[in-house]
Amino acid sequence: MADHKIVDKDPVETEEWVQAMQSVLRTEGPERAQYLLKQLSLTMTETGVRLPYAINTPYRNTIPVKEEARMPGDLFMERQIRSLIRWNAMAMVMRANLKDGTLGGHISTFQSSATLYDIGFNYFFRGSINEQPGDLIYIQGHSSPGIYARSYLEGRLSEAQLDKFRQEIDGDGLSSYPHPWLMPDYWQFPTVSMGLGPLQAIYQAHIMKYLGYRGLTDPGNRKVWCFIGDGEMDEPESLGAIALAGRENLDNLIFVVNCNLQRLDGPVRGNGKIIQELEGVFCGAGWNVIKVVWGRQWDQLFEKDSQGLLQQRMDEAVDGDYQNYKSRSGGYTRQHFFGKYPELLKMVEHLSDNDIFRLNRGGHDPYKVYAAYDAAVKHQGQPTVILAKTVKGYGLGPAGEGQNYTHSVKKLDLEALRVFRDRFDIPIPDSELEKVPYYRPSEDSMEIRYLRECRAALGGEIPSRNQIFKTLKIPPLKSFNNILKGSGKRESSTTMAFVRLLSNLVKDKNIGDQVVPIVPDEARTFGMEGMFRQLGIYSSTGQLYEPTDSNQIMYYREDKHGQVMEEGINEGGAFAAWLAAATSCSNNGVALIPFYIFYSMFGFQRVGDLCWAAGDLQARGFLMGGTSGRTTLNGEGLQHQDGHSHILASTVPNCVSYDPAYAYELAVIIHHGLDVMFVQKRPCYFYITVMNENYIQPAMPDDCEEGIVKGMYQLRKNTDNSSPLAVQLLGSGTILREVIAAADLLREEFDVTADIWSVTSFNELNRDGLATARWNMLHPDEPPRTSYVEKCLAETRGPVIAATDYMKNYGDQIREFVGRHYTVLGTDGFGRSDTRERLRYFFEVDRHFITVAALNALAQENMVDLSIVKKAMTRFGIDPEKPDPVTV
Ligand SMILES: Cc1ncc(C[n+]2csc(CCOP(=O)(O)OP(=O)(O)O)c2C)c(N)n1
Ligand SMILES: [Mg+2]
Repeated sequence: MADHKIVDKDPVETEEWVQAMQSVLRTEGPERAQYLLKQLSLTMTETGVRLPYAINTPYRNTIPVKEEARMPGDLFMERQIRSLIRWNAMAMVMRANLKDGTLGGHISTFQSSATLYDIGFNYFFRGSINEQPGDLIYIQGHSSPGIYARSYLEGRLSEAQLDKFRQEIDGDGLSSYPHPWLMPDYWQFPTVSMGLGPLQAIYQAHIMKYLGYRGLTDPGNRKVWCFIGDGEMDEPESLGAIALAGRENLDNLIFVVNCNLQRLDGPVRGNGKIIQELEGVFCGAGWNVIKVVWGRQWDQLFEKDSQGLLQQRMDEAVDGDYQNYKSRSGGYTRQHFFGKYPELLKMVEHLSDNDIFRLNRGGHDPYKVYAAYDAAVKHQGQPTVILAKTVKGYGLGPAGEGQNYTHSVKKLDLEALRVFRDRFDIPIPDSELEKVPYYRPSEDSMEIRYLRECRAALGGEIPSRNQIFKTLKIPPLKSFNNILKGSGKRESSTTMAFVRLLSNLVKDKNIGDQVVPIVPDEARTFGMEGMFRQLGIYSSTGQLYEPTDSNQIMYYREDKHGQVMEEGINEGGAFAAWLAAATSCSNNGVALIPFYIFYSMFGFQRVGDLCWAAGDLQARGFLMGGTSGRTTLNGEGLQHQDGHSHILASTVPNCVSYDPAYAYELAVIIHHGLDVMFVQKRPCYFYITVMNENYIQPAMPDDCEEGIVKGMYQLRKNTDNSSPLAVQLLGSGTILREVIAAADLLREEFDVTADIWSVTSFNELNRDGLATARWNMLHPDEPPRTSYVEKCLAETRGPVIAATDYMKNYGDQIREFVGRHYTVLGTDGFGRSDTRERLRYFFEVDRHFITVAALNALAQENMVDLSIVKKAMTRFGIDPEKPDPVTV
C-alpha cells in the first residue's frame, strides 16, 4: 500500500483546487459545482484521458452533520424502550430453546438492526388511517423476534404468545418467520427465503404507481420499506430488479440494507467493503444512495481530520478489519486502526480504550438513522437505498458480538446474560436472570405510553394485514358464450380462446378495469399483441417516441394509463408484479385480477420459490402456462417443452391447476376461478395450461360444468353394448384428442368399446381422493366416503387407461382411487424438436400407443388374447425395441 505521505505530490496545488471548489459551493451552490465538475470530466473525455472509476464516494456518511435533520423525540426514553425490545427478543428465542433445544431462532441479527427498525416504528412507518392504507414494510425474516418483542410491549401480543415462538401447530403460536399463511392478521410478506423480499418490494412499489396512474387508488405519499441483510444482497433476486426501480423513478421505495458485515458463516466481504460495493451498484442503477457509516461519536474526530488521514484510514481498512475492531476491544482498535499512523494515534490519545470501543457505527446511532430516513422519505424522483453499518450481535459481548459464529447463537450463559442486562440497563435482578423472564413496564409507565403515542400518531399497528376486500361482481358464465359455443368449422387453439376470453373480461363494466394482463416479452407468442393498442402498455413516462409500427392497427402503444404490464424478459420480475397485483386486495384495498401468461417451462421451474411464496401470501389470480405440453410445443426443443409444470404446481397446497383440452373447459375454469377467489374469497390461485395446437373447438355439452371443475367428466359414453370388451379412456390437454382417436380405432379395428373422459385436472382429482382416503382412515366405524374418481367410474366397465402430455406421475396420482387395472401413458424424458406426430410416437402417447395400452390391459385381464396386442403393434409399426424416451 502506498505511503500516505507520497499520495499527494503537490498539496499546495491540491489545496488551491479544493478552495476554489469550496468557494463555488459557498457562493453559487451545489448545482454550479456539479456543472463545473461535468465540464472538467468532458474535457478529460475529449482528450482521451479516462477518469478514475468514480462511482464511489469516501467511506463516510452521505449526509454531512450540518444537514442532518434533527430527531425530535426523547433519545433516552427511546433507548430504554429499545433495550427492552432487545431483551425480550433475546428472551423469547432463549426460552423457546430452553424448553426444547431444537426450535432454533436468531438473536444476533435483530440486535444489529434494532435501531434501524425502532426509528422507523417511532417516526416513519405509517399505519392504515381511515381509507388511506399504510406503508408496507418488508421485514428481514430472521429478525422476527424483535418485531414480536415490540408488539409485546405495545400490548398486541401476550407473554403466553411469546412463549409459543416457533410452536405453530396449535395455531396460536408465533411463526418462526413472517408467514401470512400462518399469521394472516399480522404478517404481510414472506421474506425469509433470501432475495424474495427485495424483489417483491420493488414490484410492490411499481404496482402501487401503476394503480395510481390508472386511477384505481391514490398512492399519496405511501412508501414501501424493505429491510435486507448485507449477505442477502448476494442473491441475484436482491439486485436483479434494481434497475427497474431506478428507471421507473420509484421514489415510493426505500431499501434499508443492514450492513453488519457478516452473513451466516463469516464476513460478507472480508477483503473489501460491502457498503462501497453496494453504493456503486445502486448508484449505477439510478438510486439515491445514503450511506450511514459512522455514528455521532466520530463527528469530533472528523472535525480534527484536516489532512484527511482519518478518512484515508477508513477507506483503507477492509470489512474483515472492521469486524475485528468490534469483536475484539478498544485497545485492539487503537493499536490496529489508529496505530497505523502516528498522527491518528495522537488524535485519539485523549480517549480511553472504552471510549474507542464506543465510537459507534451509523446504524446504531438513532440521530444518524433518523436523518437518513428523513432524507429518504423526502427524496423525489428516485428510489433510495440506505446502507447502514452495524455490528452483528451488538451488545452480546464475548457471547457473540462481531464473532463469526454469532448468527447461530441461541442461548446465553448466565454471565453473558448479566453482561447483556447491564449493558442495556434491564431491571431484572440477578436472582431472576436464570429464568430469562420477559420484562414489560406497567401499562401506565412512561415507556408504554410513549410507545403507544408514537404508533397512534402514525396511524396504528404495524405489521398488520388486511383480509377484507369488496366482493367482485363477476360476469355470468354465459358472457363467455362466444367461446362456449365452439369454433364451428374453424380450427383454433386454447391460447387463442384465452386471449378472446381476456378481451371479453377487460371490457366487463364491473371488473374490466381490475384485470391486469402481465407478459414477460411474450405477448406476440400468445397472439396478444392486439392488446398493446387496445389497452396500452403501462409506462410511467408514457411514450416519448413514435413507435416504428405506428401506421399499423396493432402498434406498440406505451401509455401512462396503460393496462398491460410488459415486464421484459424477466420471469422473476413479471411474477413479482403478478404477486403484488394478486395481493392488492390486502395491500391496496382493491382486488385486482392479474393474468400472467408465460411459457409454461419458464414458470414453476424457473421461479418456483416465488410460486411457493404466492401460496403463503394467499395470492389470488391466474397463472397461464402457455405453449405447454411436452409434445404439443413441438419445434422448440428440450429447454422449452414442458412436461412437468403440473407436477410442480401440485406441490403448492393452495394452487389449483388445470390442463384443459377445449376452449369451453377453459372458460368454465376461469369463470370458476373468478368465483372461488373473488366471490367465495378462498385464499388460492389458479394455474392453467393453454396450448398452441389448432383444432376444432367443440361447443360445450350439457351438464359438464361440475365435472370440469372437479377434474373429470364423461365426454363420450358408449351406448353400444354388443361387444363384451370395454375400456375407460382418460385424456387431458391436447392428448385428449389422441384418446378420442384411439377410441375410434379400438371400436373399428378391435371391437372394443370405450367411454371417454376428459380429465381437466389430475391434481384436483388426487386432492379429492387423498382427502377422502384420509377421512375414511380416521373414521373406520362410519360408512366410507367415495372419492370423485370412484364415483365417476362406478358404473363403468373395463380397465382404465390415461394419457397426458405430462410425466406419467401426473396421471398416476389417481391410481388408488381408480381401484382397478390402470395404465398411464405420459411424456417422461427430455423433450426435443420434431413434428407433433413423431414426438407423440417417440414419447408413446399417440393414438396407437393408447390403443395398444388398452389392448394390453384387456389381455392382462384375460379378456383378449396376447396375440391381438402383438398384431396391433405390427399393424401400427411400433418397434418393441424402440429406445425408452427416458433414457435418450
Ligand atoms: C435463499 C436462502 N438461502 C439461505 C438461507 C439461510 N440463511 C438464513 S439467514 C442467513 C444469513 C443472512 O445474512 P445477512 O443477509 O447478512 O443477514 P444478517 O443476519 O447478517 O442481518 C442465511 C444464509 C435463507 N434463509 N434463504
Ligand atoms: Mg449481515
